[in-house]
Amino acid sequence: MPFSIESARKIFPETAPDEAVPATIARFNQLSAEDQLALIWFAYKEMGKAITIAAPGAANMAFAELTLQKIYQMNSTEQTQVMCDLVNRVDTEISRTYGSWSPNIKLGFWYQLGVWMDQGFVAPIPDNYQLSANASSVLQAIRQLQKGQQITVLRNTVVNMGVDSANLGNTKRVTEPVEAPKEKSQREPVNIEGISNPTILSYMIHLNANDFDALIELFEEDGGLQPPFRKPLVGKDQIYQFFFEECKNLKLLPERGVSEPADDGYTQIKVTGKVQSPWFGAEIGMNVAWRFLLNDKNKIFFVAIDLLASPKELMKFAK
Ligand code: ECH
Repeated sequence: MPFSIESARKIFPETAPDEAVPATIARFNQLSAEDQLALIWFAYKEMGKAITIAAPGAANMAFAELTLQKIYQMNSTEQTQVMCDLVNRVDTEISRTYGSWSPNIKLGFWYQLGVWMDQGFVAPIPDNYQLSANASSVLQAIRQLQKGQQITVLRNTVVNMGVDSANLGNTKRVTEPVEAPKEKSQREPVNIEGISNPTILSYMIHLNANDFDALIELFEEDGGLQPPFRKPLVGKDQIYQFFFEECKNLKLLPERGVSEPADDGYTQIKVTGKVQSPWFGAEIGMNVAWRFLLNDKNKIFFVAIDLLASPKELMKFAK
């Protein structure tokens, strides 16, 4: 085999992934739990003035319902404690339950707590809470990011909270129920300037339709998929699970691309465009690049998805 997952990760090396997001998250992680919670609260409130977040669907809320009710019934000291424990990843029952949830359930849980904090049912962050100097400077850094970067920082902080039960020998994962993919007649065609490869076009169409069974068939058995800021997931099983846990109702809007032959009949294809998340819809388009490596049978051996450093990266195709 001419490529390994490691060597495949290096295709199209001119692609500049965003660095501000991981840098901001690293600084955020150094803050105390109280500062982290207050900072997210302030950032979330400010962002809410410019963009609307969709209320989570009933399916996401159903799994978090029991835990939310428990928190609702606590006194405010206990509520603050639960939130700090989640941030500090203290091993409690609630932190473990939280750790078993898919990202969308975690986000739905915090969405509801935010509503209750606003209404005074859950311990609010006092308006006069004084952020430490470091926390203020991280908040300032977040204000300067583009919207797509801001929501990526928020999502990452939420995903990293709690105790990952997989590390404790418990592999039970909780994700939203499976829904039928979008009807074939409802699927929108995809046009990518410079790209006619059917695997690439099908990838976009199947992912947009939540048709994960058809999507996974485009991959080679031991293929890899590398989400933004993460290590590659390797093998069809891991990738398929990821689709169900993290890829529902995304809207991929690829714009243009380039296709080049690689060693041993492989083909490397770079596509750039935008992605919308179901939480913010058309209000936020994240600038991304897909870097595909297809084998000689036109199956996906590897695809990396990068959040781009700046909009001008959308036009960067080295030749
Ligand atoms: C409050 C204060 C206390 C603490 C907390 C609070 C609540 C915070 C809340 C935050 C909500 C944040 C949300 C963020 C959502 C972000 C979504 C993003 C999605 C990006 C998706 C991408 C997809 C890329 C992919 C492509 C592929 O081809 C393959 C798959 C995949 C305020 C109470 C915490 C409520 C809702 C950034 C880029 C294109 C790799 C997925």
